[in-house]
Amino acid sequence: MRVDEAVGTALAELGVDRVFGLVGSGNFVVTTTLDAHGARFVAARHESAAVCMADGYARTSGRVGVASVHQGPGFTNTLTGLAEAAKSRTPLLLLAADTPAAAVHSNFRVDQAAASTAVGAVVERVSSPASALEDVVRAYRRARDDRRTVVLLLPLDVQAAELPRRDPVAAPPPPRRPAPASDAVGAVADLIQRARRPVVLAGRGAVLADAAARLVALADGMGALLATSAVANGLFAGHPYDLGISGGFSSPLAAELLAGADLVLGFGASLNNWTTRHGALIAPDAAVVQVDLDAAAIGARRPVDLGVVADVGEAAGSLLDELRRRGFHGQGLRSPGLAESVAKGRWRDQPYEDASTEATIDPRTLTIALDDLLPADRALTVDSGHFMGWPVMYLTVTDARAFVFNQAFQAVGLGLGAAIGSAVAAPPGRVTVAALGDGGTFLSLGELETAARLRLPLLVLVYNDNAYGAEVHHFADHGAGLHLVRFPQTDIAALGRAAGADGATVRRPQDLKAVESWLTRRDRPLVVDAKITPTVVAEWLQEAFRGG
Ligand SMILES: Cc1ncc(C[n+]2csc(CCOP(=O)(O)OP(=O)(O)O)c2C)c(N)n1
Repeated sequence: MRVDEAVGTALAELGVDRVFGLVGSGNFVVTTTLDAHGARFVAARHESAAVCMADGYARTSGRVGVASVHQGPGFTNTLTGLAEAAKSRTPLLLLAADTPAAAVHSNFRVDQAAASTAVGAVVERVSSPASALEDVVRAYRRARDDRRTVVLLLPLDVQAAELPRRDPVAAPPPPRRPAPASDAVGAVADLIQRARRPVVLAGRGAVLADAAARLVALADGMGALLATSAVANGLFAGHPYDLGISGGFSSPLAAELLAGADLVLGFGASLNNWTTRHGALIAPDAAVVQVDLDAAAIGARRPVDLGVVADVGEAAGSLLDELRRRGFHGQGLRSPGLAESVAKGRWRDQPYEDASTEATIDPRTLTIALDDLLPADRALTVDSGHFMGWPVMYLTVTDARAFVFNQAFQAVGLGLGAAIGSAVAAPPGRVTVAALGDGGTFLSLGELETAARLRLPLLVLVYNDNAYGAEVHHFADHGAGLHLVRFPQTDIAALGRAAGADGATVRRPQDLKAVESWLTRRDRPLVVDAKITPTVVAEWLQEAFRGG
C-alpha cells in the first residue's frame, strides 16, 4: 500500500468523518481514500473557505475538523482561514500536500512549514514510509488533545512510496484534564463567601470543555449572575439570570450589572478588551478570578487577583463541592424582581426609532422580524463588518455550539465557509443563518455554489449597504475618500439563484414572506439580499476600533 492511501485509511480509522477541501493532483489519493473509507468529502470552491468549513464543523460538532489541499497555491490560499482557526484554538487538521525536499525548482515550492508557523498553526510532517502512521496519529492527537490547528505536510515523494506494512491505528482516549489544587479551591471559596454581587463569566474554554451544566450548578449554588464572552454566546441560554454577552454587545442592563459586580469568576475566558469593554465592565475594586486550562492565559489580558490552572468544568464542580462542604448557599443579587428585569432587558426590548424607508429596511427591524420567524433551534454564524452586531444582539441562539463567531483574526469573508461547515455538523433540518455583509459576501461568493450543491437548510442573510460600512462609518468625519469604499447596487438574490439557491430581496418586513415559505421547504439555501438603511450606525463600532 502507498503512503497516501495508508494516511487516508488511518485518518478514517481515527474517526475522521468529514473532509472539506479542494482536490488537486497532490492531495487526490489521500482525499479519495478518506472519502472511500467513510469520511465524506465536501468540495469547497476556495481553499480558505475549505479551512473555514472545517473550522465551523469543529466548533459545532466538537470533533476535529479536517481539510485537504494541494501543495503550493492550494496551501497558500488557506492562510487567512488557517490564521483564524489557529488563533481560535480550533482542533483542526489541514492535510497539505508538499513539494519533495529535493524539488528545489518546483513552481509549487514555498516554505509551507514557515508559512504555517507564521499564522500560528502547529507543523507536523509525514516524514517517511516507516514513520507515516505514527506521524498521522501524532498530528491528529495534537489537534484533538492540545486544541491546536495542525498542518500535516505530505511531501509528494513520501506519499508515493510504499509502506513496509500497515497495521490499523487507533487514538487513545483524550487525556483527563487537571482538577484545581485544593488550596486554590479554598481561596476562591473564601472570595465567594465574601461576595455580595458575584458573576460567573464563561468564555471559549467553557464551550470547549462542555462545562455549561457544571457552571450553572455552581452559579445557582452561590447566587451568581451569568454571562459569556461573545464567542461563548448561548452557553447559558434560557437561564433566568443569564445576562448574555459581556462586552460591546451587552444590553444596557447587562452592562450595568456586570460593572456593579464585586466578584468576577472567569472560566475559560481571556477577559480581553472586547469582553470587558476595555476594562469598563469590571469595577476597579471587584475581585477577579480566572480559571483556565492554559497557565499562559492567566492574567495575560488584565491583572487578576487569583489564577487557577484547571479544567473549567472540574473547577466548577470542585468549587460547588467546597461550598456545600462549608454549608454555604448564596443568593447574591438574585430575586424574582431581577429575573423579571433580565427577561425584559434584552436588546429587542430597547426602544429605537425605526429608520426604514420605502426602499430600505432598518437592520434592527429586519433582525427582530427574523428572530420571530425562525425556529428557536437555529444556528448562527456571523462574518465581520459593521453589520455584525445586529445578528449577535437580536438573533438569539439556544446552544453555544450553534453560534460560530469566527472573529479571532477579524477577517472579513470567512463567515460563509464557516456557516457551511457548521450547517454540515448540525442535526438534520436545523436552520443555520450565515449573517454577512455585502463585502464579506463578495469575498466568498463561490461558496454559494457549495451551499446550494449540498442543499443545506442555510439562510444566507446579507446586510447589504453597497459599501464597506465599517469604513464608511469610521471615517464619516474624515469627509474625503469615502467613494473608495462604496459600490454600485448589486442583485445578490439573483447571484444566489444563479448558484442554485433560492433568492429573495427584502426592503420591507412583508418581503420576509419569502423566508416564511422557504422555512416550509428548506430543501436548498435561501439567499436574502436585505437592502438595509445605511444610516443606522452601531454604537459598539467606535469601541471596536479602539483596539487597532
Ligand atoms: C480580509 C479583510 N479585509 C479587509 C478588512 C477591513 N474591513 C473591516 S470591516 C470591512 C467592511 C466589510 O464590509 P461588509 O462585509 O459589507 O460589512 P459592513 O461593514 O458594510 O457591515 C473591511 C473592508 C478586514 N477586516 N478583513
